[in-house]
Amino acid sequence: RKAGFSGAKTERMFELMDGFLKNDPVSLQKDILHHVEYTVARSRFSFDDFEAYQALSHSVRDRLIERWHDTQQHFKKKDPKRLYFLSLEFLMGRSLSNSVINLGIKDQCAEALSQLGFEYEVLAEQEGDAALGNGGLARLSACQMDSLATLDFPAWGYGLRYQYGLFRQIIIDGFQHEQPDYWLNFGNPWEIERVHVSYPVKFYGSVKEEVVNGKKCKVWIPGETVEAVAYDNPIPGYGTRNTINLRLWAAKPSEGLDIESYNTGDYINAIVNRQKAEIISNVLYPDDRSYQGKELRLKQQYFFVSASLQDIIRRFKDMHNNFDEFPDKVALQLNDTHPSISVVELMRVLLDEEDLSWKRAWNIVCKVFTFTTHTVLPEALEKVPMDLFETVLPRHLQIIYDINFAFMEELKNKIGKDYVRLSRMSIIEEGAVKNIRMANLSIVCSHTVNGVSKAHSELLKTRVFMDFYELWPEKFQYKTNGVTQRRWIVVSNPSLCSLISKWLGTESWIHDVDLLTHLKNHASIPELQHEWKMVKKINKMRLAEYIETMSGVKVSLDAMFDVQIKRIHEYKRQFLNILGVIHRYDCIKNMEESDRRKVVPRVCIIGGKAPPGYEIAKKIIKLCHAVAETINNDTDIGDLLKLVFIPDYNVSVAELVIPGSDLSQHISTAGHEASGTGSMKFLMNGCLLLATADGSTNEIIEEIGAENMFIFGAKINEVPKLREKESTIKAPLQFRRVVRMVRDGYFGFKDYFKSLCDTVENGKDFYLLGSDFTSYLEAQAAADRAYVDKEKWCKMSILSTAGSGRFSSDRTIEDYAEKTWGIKPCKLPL
Ligand code: F58
Repeated sequence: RKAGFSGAKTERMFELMDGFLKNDPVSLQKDILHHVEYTVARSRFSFDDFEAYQALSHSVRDRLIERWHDTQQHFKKKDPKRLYFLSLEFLMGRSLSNSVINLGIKDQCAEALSQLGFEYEVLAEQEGDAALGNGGLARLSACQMDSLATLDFPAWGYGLRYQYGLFRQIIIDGFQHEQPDYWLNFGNPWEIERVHVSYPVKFYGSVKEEVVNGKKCKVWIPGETVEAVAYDNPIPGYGTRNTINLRLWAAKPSEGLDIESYNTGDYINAIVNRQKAEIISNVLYPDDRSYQGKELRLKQQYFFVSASLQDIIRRFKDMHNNFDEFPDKVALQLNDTHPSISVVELMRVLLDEEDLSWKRAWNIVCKVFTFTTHTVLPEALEKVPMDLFETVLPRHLQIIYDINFAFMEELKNKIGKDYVRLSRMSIIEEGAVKNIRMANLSIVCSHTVNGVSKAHSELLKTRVFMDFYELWPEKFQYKTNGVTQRRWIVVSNPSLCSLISKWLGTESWIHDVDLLTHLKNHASIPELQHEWKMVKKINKMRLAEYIETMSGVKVSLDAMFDVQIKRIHEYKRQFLNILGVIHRYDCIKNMEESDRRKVVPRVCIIGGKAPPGYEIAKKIIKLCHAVAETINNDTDIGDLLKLVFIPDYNVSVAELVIPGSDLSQHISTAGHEASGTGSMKFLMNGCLLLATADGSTNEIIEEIGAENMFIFGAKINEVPKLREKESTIKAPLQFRRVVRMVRDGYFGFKDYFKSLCDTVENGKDFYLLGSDFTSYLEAQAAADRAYVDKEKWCKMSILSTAGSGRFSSDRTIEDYAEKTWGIKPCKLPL
């Protein structure tokens, strides 16, 4: 039963609440102390940093909730078309620092705390990361949520509330070990549990044909029901009161009684069985690039999709009673293929529960879904074995058959009986094991298929989804990825943020990022250059301290900080980076003393997690440690070269590392990185890029100019030919020499590294490390030369930040809103 206030009661309510919460330091202090006493339940006369963090977070959260309520009321009143962003992964990182910036209360919080004897920065460090995702795709979702809120779009995100996020990486003797991420152990003040927002999600069972009201119907009799409970995470916009929602589902045992077990007296077992339901949202799958046959993965996907659609449909039905209006009110974004089962689920609901005809239901489905793919690797396209699908979701399989039958008929009409092509495009893959191709399903049922960069989109059209592009060229678009400048400059680099605002004479760039371009006019001014270098130095000091704490290695601030942080994967070529470091070491080692004085000192920093089951990626991490051990302890080398591995790379670590970097590497084999977003964060922070012409780098070149970057290596269209010739061409001598050092045990672990060396020699260098090595070294040498000329380097750095506006997720989201989702801002009046 809902209680409501109106008229005089509303006024009374406002009187009682004394209006909105106030943001001055004294009001914040009162709230913090209130939460210390009544939420954290500690004495207000004695609480520590963590308790102060909790109390501060609850005070901030109260302000978020106010805005959240007002926003949702406003959306309800205006009833605009809404976007629902469906994603199995969101890499949110910390919330406190981001929230206080977006609410515009950071200084007030800092002041309130300092009078209580606490330091804001110290408290912000108390928060652990919400790491409900693997890498680029998941962090992109988080950036896009920030932009959706800031741009006032009526949008919600939906995902899974994993109890264990991405594993923690610990390094023992240079080897990666995985530890569970108990991120909820100390509570999570940023979420609101909605015990009353829950939906049953069904699995297994069988389908029967029944006649209902003289009509033949398919009736699914499920074998298991699990309850999905909502947890809401408010996402505040910047410079607006709009606060949107990220609703994450947790699995709970269903309320239904297992009479059978209770009757047989097996009370304990009945309870244990119920608890098993919770497994569904227990753990995030680490990136395995293949989930073939993993039943739990399919159940996770369906669980979150089914709960989300029930919620979305309920909200739609609150206001409308004709499903033909559904596409005017709802846009459903599929973030990769992980939520693509939702197209089938919506068909099922419309057919079996809402009693719509196939034609009407299909017409609706085709108008609401949009699909973005984040990969170019064909092996990363998800497939679900048919027998597994049939066991878990029997009714859905029937619907897939029907969708595919209709699609194949349509296709035959267009292309004739080209059975080879028909079988390539079919949603069902025939063979010894039959599979459902989730990407084909998504393309057939979505009205738009987006790539994440221009180059990616070209590859989709000419290689990965060529057949579909020929059939439906109008479906294919691309939206170059972007990152939010709120998190990646304002939160993580406050000194740079102030400097930019000072020189632009405004803070407006924080929501109108194109203004950054005006920095170009000042790039050569000595005063700005001086201040710019000071900011970099402060950030390098912070990073150097962190490196020393984490790895015990002392690094010189005069050295160029050269960084590669991202997931470890062969195609991202951290191995190439390490071989380059070995080459540098080898050169310095064999130099005359007089030449050593000319060497530009470097600190090479690598960080990233290897997928737990990916042996070669794990060997790359070990190699990095083994090489570091040799170099860092070589007294001949001293500060001229250091190599450090930063353990447990995550969003918060990135916030510290990126502002302190001089150079960053994005060196994937061309044609393999769909977009890459790390490069954009470095760019915003005035860090120069050493990169291959892959993913979105080509677009960065268009903005910044190749002369302000260090571009090397084969181009996307050259790669296939080089691969063909690879077995017949000898790698350059320098390359063979450094690989030999590893092979011969110069860094120890000779047997262990053998299989790693095998991946780049004997005609098996699939990722073309050897073929790109010479031009890689040339790009590195160019970076050294540029670094010596401090003014030139600084100008390049300013121009990088100045040209980064196009890579804001604000631009990406505006593009999606206009060209793909058809949604408009719905701003809460101030
Ligand atoms: C990444 N994909 C792309 N996938 O590799 C990167 O180029 C792009 O910039 C980014 O998406 C955003 O578009 C990616 O991160 C995953 O993490 C998958 C998660 C599910 C398992 C397989 C990997």
